[in-house]
Amino acid sequence: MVSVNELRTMYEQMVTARYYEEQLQEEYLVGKQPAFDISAGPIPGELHLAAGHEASSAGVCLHLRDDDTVTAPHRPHHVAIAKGVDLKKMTAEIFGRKTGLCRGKGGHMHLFDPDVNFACSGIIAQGCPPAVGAAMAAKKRNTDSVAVAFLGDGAIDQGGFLESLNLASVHDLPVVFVIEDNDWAISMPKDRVTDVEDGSRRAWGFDLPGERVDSDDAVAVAEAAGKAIARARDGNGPTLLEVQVHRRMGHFMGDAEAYRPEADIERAKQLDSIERIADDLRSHGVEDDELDEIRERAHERVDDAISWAKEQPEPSPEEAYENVFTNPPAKAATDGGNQGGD
Ligand SMILES: Cc1ncc(C[n+]2csc(CCOP(=O)(O)OP(=O)(O)O)c2C)c(N)n1
Ligand SMILES: [Mg+2]
Repeated sequence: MVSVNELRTMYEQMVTARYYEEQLQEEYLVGKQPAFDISAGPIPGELHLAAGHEASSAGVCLHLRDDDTVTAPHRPHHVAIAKGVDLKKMTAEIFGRKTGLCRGKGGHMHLFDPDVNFACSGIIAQGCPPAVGAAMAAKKRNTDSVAVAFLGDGAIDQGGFLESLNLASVHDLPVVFVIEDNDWAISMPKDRVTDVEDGSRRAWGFDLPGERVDSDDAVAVAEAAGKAIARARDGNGPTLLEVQVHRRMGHFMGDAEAYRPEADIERAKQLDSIERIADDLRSHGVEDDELDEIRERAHERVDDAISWAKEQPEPSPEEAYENVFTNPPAKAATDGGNQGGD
């Protein structure tokens, strides 16, 4: 049973993530028009927003501690926020600033926060093997930490995911895989590329428990995730969960979604998990005034993080050569790569 305080926590995480992305959306568009120059403006590069996915991250991360590991894919903000990633440093990273989580070199798909064991990556299913590694480390060290790998429905046919399920099962590791099924992988509808409607059935082939939460109801997610995470923490092995979420936006900012039926876009907007959890709170006697207070607190936190990030310095060009595996030959670093004729 989810307590009313847990509902409050999830609501706060969800409204923080939604408002954060609404603000990023505005910042992202600055300077990009009229030709939609993706490299222009204060947030250069791609931006994948997760509006409509918040019930999944809030329900799962409710049960996690800082020493638990979470990996997320290219649509990471809601998960990072629910895991407790430092919002200021994360925002500075998204804005490419020197004080960002990765010194401004990674951008929004490469957020690493060792303080809360969070990582994400733009490579589909890439988070699964490291989550298995973290779970194996926890087991070998005899701790009760767990690992959670978030992935999209488009990642469930990837070798990295299937191999991770196998390794997790063979070694009985404390890891939970969470598929966020938003029915799409960019412009590809799930039913054209995947043989199962219910992705949690992938668990059957690896002799693991698999469960699907059929709606983006944070309470239902919290209940299913609570069981899976307790199972992992108690040394009883991995679980595969799938959560039906909704993509309220395009795949990335600037996606005109010409491939997507209008009715599907509308349906995603109607099914709002944030409205649903607000109703749950009201049915537990929480007044609208308190919901307003929670929202205002979340908005203030986000506004502070964004204004702080925008005041941060950009990295200097020389820093491009720091923290890389291979540096360029000395001459290239000093004369900008002009090898001349010699
Ligand atoms: C290994 C790999 N192949 C292809 C891509 C290009 N790509 C980026 S996002 C994406 C679709 C992902 O869909 P899904 O996993 O369902 O996540 P969603 O975007 O729907 O949240 C693809 C194919 C990639 N990043 N990595
Ligand atoms: Mg998807």
